[in-house]
Amino acid sequence: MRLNTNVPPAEKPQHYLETALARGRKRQSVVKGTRQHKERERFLTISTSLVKALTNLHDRYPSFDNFSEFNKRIFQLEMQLGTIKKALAGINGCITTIKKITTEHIARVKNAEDVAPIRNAYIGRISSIFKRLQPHFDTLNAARSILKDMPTVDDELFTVAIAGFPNVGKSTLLKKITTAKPEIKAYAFTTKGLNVGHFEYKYNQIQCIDTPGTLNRKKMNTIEKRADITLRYLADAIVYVYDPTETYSIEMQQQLFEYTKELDKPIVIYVSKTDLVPDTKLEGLTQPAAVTKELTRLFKEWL
Ligand SMILES: Nc1nc2c(ncn2[C@@H]2O[C@H](COP(=O)(O)OP(=O)(O)OP(=O)(O)O)[C@@H](O)[C@H]2O)c(=O)[nH]1
Ligand SMILES: [Mg+2]
Repeated sequence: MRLNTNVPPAEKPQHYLETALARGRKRQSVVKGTRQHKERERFLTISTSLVKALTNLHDRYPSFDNFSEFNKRIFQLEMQLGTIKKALAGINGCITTIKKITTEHIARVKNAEDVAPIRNAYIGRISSIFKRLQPHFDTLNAARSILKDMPTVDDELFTVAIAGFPNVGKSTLLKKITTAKPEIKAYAFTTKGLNVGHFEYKYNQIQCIDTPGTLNRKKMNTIEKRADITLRYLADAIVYVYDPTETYSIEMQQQLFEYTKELDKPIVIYVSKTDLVPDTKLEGLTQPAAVTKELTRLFKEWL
């Protein structure tokens, strides 16, 4: 299943308030009846407008509890799930409070001689509650931009992760074997997020994730953690890319390979840049077509 990452932005609380108050004003001016009835209609219109805006905002966010392990961990590199859940709960709580205050003030205005103080009290309460939503809205907007940058992976597809040191040619391989157009540059750490590409095998989609390069070390930065999470929690198979031109020594690349092997997933070795070092002693697949062939074989095993 693919994660819905398309959520609307939260506007300033003032924006929703002003819209709701204007709607309320209009409603009470057109509705027929006693002053008390007109105020009741105003309160209901304000409440409906705010509740609708908050519900829309709340319900467009994906259900974080149903996130796959992979999505959870990628999201949590930027924000704790508890933080966004708390903000969403705060919004839900606000919906309940608005409804309660509206019911109370409708009851108070029903038999009131003078409706103005009750109207002022109602608008005052609603405004102060609503303005307190700002920190929750800020959290929602921060979560929204994290979601927008999340890779659009389908966790039900057979998934291959391309791994290796920075600058070894991982994105170049992705470009050769899938329809993706990743950024390719002559320096390390070009890929910071995860590039997703697909190739087809007998009407089946095989998903390839080009990961950022990782250095073989215990303490990883956020970029490297993305690669690590992909290898651990999403990949069904791994393509390990060796670079024979030795920007990083073969020993170091070998060490990272051994570490990757510990994940206990099928690994295909690809040696890049053989046009630059034709007499490389490294053993592996050197043609992208051979990688595709090996991956389709693993896919058939996986089925
Ligand atoms: N000559 C030659 N150059 C290659 C080959 N594969 C990659 N390159 C070059 O190596 C450089 C790095 O390639 P990328 O595909 O961006 O490497 P990467 O592993 O994705 O790098 P990061 O995203 O930084 O980890 C680029 O300048 C590529 O053009 C190859 O097979 N032959
Ligand atoms: Mg790359």
